[in-house]
Amino acid sequence: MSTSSNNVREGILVGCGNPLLDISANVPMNFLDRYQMKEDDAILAEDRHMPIYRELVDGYQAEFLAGGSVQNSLRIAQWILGQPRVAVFFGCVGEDDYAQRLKEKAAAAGLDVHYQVNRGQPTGTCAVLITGTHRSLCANLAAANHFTIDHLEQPANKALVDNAKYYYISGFFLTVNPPSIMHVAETAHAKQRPFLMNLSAPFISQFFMAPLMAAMPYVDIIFGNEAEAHAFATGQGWPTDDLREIGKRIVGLEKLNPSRPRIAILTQGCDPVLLIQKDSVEEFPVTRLAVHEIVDTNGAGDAFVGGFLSQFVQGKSLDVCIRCGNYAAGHIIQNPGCTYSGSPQFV
Ligand code: 26A
Repeated sequence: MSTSSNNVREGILVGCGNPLLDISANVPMNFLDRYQMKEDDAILAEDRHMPIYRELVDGYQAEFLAGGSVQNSLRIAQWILGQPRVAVFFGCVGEDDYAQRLKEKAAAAGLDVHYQVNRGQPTGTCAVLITGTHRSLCANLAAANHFTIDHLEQPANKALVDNAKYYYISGFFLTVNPPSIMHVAETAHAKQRPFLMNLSAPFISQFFMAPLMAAMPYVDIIFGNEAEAHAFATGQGWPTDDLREIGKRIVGLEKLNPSRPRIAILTQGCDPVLLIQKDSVEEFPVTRLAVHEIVDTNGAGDAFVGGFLSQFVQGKSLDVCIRCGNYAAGHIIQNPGCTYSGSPQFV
């Protein structure tokens, strides 16, 4: 049975992020070694990574798939909701075929995208290097890096931001435009609406801790995986590598609206998801797939958030939200990249 429901209003959820086209291929380990990349990491492309994209297309039968972390989450939320235009997405693309493909995939999912278009830059891409059940990401943000806050200030877009009830932005977007994040966070705060973020990748806590901490007081729900939580703890100088303890410290960081204590949701691959609140830590089991059932793990974390959001915007309990997150992640792992097949089966 699908969970499609008609009781969520259009535009209730707004997200900002980097719209990227994923260029995905199975590669041998020495491919990662040659570019000094690590399994299950996500990085920003430097000059020395630029040949990767061509190499994947020419030598490894790369597939092109809609990507970009927040856009993935919102597409998955739309798929599960089964009702178009619940979610609105902002990000910057170029004026090219890749942008067209992203737009088509978003529209097919029912996601309402409002791209800023930068005519001087190509649409961003992300190399996805698959090694068995691991994936390593290398993003060339290109146009995505040129998102500006005035896009959110255009009257039609401002109305969309003002009218939303839930806001989701990745940590990845801290590399692009912290003022836009603060603007959305402040809007959410002024209207007493939930603001959700994601730690996104270890490098965010390593190199973007200052803007992350500027946003943190606004964050009602923070998502992350174990590697990201550890990187955050290291960046804070916390003398612990216990995930529960790290989660407790994250929820205890300063918060602007104390009437809604912060929640941390930490995923750990096929180990249980941790729901960490001020006075409790709960575990939610993950159904372990057999290796032969796994197509690739790209987008699993994004799908988890997408499943979560699809229920959260319906006012469902955290328990239901997390179970749906686990369902969505399990589904997209059995499909290439952050894509789905058929109707959602979440009950
Ligand atoms: C700023 N960076 C590095 C990024 C990303 C990113 N999305 C936004 N910003 N690096 C990788 N991704 C996306 O993450 C998805 C998997 O979780 C990829 O495009 C991929 O679809």
